[in-house]
Amino acid sequence: MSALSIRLLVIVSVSMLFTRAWAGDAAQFQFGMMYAEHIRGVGLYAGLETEGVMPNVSGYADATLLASNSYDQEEPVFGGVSVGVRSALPVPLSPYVGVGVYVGENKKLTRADHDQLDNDGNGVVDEYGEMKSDNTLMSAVYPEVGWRLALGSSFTMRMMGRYMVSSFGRPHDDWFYGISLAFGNE
Ligand SMILES: [Ca+2]
Ligand SMILES: [Ca+2]
Repeated sequence: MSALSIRLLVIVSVSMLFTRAWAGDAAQFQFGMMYAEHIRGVGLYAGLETEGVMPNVSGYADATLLASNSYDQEEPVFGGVSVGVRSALPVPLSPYVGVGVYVGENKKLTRADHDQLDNDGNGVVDEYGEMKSDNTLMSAVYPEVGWRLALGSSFTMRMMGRYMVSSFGRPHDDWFYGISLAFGNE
């Protein structure tokens, strides 16, 4: 799937989710933390989830903002949005499984001392250690597993693990771990 079609899919899915939420279906706002294992990124998680897109299946859209020192030193933060579906058992404490797609903006410093360009504008071409920052759109598909603790409709906690299969290739695949809380419903 191309980055453009993934982008379109994300936009359409987010729009549908918000339409459902505004139409009065139960939608739950979730917030929490996320950690990316391989890039050692830490950041914030916020999502909107609505039950019953299919029997026992909820749909969600969320956003993550991660900071990692493996990214550009001046702008070590990157953001992404995901849409996906999840299915848990109708009991208070249940494991769950899901799938989703992610698209994010990824800025990374890479070596640029062999491209015959003065990438950093200091007047010297290809000096030792010259770097450039690449700004690329990263997309990923992921299976998700985790646990959901739901106490009535007033409190939900999720522990999630997502294996991000990156558009940049297998060396960039990564585990994202998160914990999210939600209070109330609708
Ligand atoms: Ca230079
Ligand atoms: Ca260069």
